[in-house]
Amino acid sequence: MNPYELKNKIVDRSAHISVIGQGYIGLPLSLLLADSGFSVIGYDVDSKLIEELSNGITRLRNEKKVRDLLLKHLGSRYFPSNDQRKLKGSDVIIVAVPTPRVNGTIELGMLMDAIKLASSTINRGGLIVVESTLPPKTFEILLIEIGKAGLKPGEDVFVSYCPERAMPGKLIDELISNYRVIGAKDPISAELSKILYECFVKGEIEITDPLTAEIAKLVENAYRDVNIAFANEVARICEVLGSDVRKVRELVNKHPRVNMLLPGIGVGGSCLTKDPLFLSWISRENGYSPELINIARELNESMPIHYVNLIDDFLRWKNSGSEIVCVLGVTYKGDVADTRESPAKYLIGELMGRGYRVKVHDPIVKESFGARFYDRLEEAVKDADAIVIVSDHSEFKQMDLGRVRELVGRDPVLLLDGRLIIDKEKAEASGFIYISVGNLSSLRRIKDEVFAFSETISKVPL
Ligand code: SAJ
Repeated sequence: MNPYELKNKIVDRSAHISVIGQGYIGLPLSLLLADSGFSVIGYDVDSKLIEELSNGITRLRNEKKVRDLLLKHLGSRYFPSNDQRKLKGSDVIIVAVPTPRVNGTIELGMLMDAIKLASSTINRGGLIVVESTLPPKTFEILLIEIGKAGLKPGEDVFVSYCPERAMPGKLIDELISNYRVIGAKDPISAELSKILYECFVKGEIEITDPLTAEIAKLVENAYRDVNIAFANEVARICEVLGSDVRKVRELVNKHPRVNMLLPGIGVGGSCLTKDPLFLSWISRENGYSPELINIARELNESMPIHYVNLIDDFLRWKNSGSEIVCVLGVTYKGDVADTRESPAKYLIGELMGRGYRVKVHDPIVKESFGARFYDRLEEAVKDADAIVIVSDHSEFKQMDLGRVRELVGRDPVLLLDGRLIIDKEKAEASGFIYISVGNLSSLRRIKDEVFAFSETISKVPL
């Protein structure tokens, strides 16, 4: 097959496409390609996942459009499989497997396996596109791996890097509308990839070299992480000065050139927690250690523990004897069925490590990180001495605070709003001692009334 033939096959949708990895990106991507007219094999090593998909079940429960497209194309244009032989004869193979951080290092094993599989099954003259996030300079290593399979990149096979940038919660919409970067070493790989993505992408498609594409992808997430860290820093400043970060943020964001993000109890998800570190690591390896990115990461990682310290102080003051903490939400953000690197994991682990009984409720996922899980909010809050909101789920935004306060059945009870979703006046009118990220004024009042607080609270000025 020459590039001209492949181009025509893409344009007339007769190209056989396979997508390796049917997770957060691979599945919606496969379905969008199917929706634009291609026949797509969705391959994954996880046979249970493939069985679920074959029965029309997706783990991306909060992505309604993914479910709709799965039911629309399953068995007609979309074929989930864990049989590697099905990939044989693919004209295009897209690699969308995870490249996670494991024990402080970057795990590239799944990626290398996927590249080997793609190289051994792609048609001569076909196109391999990598969507998985790559640490800079990895694309070069992938080309060497493809070469080892006897294929010369840019001649026998065309290869590009097209990093995903869709946000969980709105994957289909973002895969369609976001701009895309294509990194390629030769113009044919770039051109074929562009034609492929134009089949469903409405955003701008930019072509660049692979290293620039690798860096750009990581910089986007490092930028967001640093900006959230800035918001968290301001929140911590407001806490010690006795102010309210919500009001401060509202005011500063009226400035035409300021856009302060939302502070919170922690930054989770698989991307923001690792991509800045990939960037920092590769830069350090090459002679420059980026302090700002590292400090931002450390500050964001410290947030859950900071709030455990506050709960600890409150409960030691309360000294009720039983000390039950209710954690509302375990996902890394609201209305998304994803617990990867959720701050809840660290918060719960720390609370349990300090001997508290932890009750957990989440309306979307049944995960509790070792604590006791409750299907019903009403059960979870019962007898709690402190309630912590970790995920900004719609259910928590709409909670009837008076009813929750009644159900708790204890006094006093602390409500710690880790996502700034509860109205302070309403919470206090319902009888809670309400504190939030960036506003600890209620604890200051308690400190007025009572005596000794340990270190964290005693830093709050009176
Ligand atoms: N968060 C805050 N304050 C904010 C915004 C977010 O504390 O103002 C927290 C969230 O609660 C969450 C974490 O940050 O715990 C990450 O959430 P997110 O919505 O910022 O990002 P992700 O991880 O869901 O998706 C990001 C996106 N990257 C950017 O916006 C630059 C997405 O576009 C990428 O596709 C995705 O990473 C990825 O896969 O790389």
